Amino acid sequence: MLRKIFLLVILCGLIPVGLVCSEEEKQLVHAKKVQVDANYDGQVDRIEHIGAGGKIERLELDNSGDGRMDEWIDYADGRPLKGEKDTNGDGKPDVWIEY
Ligand SMILES: [Ca+2]
Ligand SMILES: [Ca+2]
Repeated sequence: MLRKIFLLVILCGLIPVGLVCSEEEKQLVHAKKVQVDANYDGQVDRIEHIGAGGKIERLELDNSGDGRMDEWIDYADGRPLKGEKDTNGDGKPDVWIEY
């Protein structure tokens, strides 16, 4: 009997701490970096950098499919702010975009 009560006390103590999260706690857990192989060729062609608030801060894209990122977009408050593109494949931006 004492063993069952002890187990019940332990379980009740764990539920509020580890198994049930408040909405505030859920918002604290999010990815910092998301890498995607959108065309399934085995190489990452999209990298999303996520800020502390859970919103995207920077997006890197490989549009040419050569495995090197060639477009970079910076975000502010989840919205695109400015972008750069490398259109000639030299690894340096040659197009600049303001949104
Ligand atoms: Ca790919
Ligand atoms: Ca590329």
